[in-house]
Amino acid sequence: MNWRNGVIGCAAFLLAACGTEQDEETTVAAGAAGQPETGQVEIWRFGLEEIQGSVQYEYARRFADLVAQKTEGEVEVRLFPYGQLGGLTDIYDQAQSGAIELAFGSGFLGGTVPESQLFSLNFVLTDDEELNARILNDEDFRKHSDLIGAFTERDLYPLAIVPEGWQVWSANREIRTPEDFRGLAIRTMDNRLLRETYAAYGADPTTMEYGELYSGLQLGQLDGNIQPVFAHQEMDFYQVQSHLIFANQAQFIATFMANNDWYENLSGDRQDMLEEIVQELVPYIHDVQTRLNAERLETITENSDIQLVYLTAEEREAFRELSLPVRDVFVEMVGSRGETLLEVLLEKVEEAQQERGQQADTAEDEPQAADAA
Ligand code: 6CS
Repeated sequence: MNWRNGVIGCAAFLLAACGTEQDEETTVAAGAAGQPETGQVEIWRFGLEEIQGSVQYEYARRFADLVAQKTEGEVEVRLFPYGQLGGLTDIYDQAQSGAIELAFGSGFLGGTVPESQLFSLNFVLTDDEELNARILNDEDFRKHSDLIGAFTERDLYPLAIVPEGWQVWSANREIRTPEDFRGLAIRTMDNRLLRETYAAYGADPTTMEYGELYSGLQLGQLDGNIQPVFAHQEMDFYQVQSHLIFANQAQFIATFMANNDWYENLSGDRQDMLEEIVQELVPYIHDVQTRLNAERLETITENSDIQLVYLTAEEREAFRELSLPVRDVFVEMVGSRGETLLEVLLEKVEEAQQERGQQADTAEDEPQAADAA
């Protein structure tokens, strides 16, 4: 794997130079000037926070295929996996400036779009991953004017919300209670919400760039990490940790976003096409992420003697209680827009849970096929 060897070297402003082909530079010029000349293929550049083989990569690959199909080859989506455009915030800067048209943004995006830290809050969503994906992409939330406004104010446009699996803790000790976190230097992505959350749990939160994390763990600068399983495996983090701890406290959530001016200048047909694609990708990426996370867990257990720890409902409850005051920190930090979005999300969660409860009750009341026979 080569991500550790200075993949963050080729930064944004060097994009044209980093591309090997002449047409990359042509594309930059065409992108800046608007639509390309007749007969030219239009290029949409898509910056990823993750490397090949990741959930973001699989999403982007499918997105690129669908765009090619639906535009009959008029548009080509080029993927720039993590490292090719610089560090994480370099990706967001380039999406904001229009140097790239499309990007993913997750935990580090909190510095650029503070309201996006909503996705870092713990114990907000349900325990059903598929339901969470639907709630987050429900029009009432995804198209809420406060969510759109939070991004457009920063020259970005949110296209879809993409859960990538449960955030799983890793450490060199078993963690079952907040006391177990005491003194543990745990790496969080760079956002205040995460630092507040892990401080509330009793840990010592430390921020570090994704690409530096492996050495941070190996050299003992960090004691713990928080990632979906696929990332623990594909970035080799699990090799320098002894325990993986499943608390189901939060999903890893990324936002698929566009440069706002670019999006605004797309034709209505192209905007409709994007909408159709992102909706189609909700169930698609849910299936991919659950499969990838399950397969990678198998790889981890086959290749190491790492201990898997699953928290009980009672153990989770201790963390849930500690996480609740952090919701107030979120509201204090981002103001009324964030407060509204949190309320909408909590309402959607409540509604979905009630519906699920009713469906379960109905299913219990209905005679089973075997009973009827
Ligand atoms: O922890 C991080 O910084 C990164 N982890 C994942 C799984 N995706 C992107 C993110 O930046």
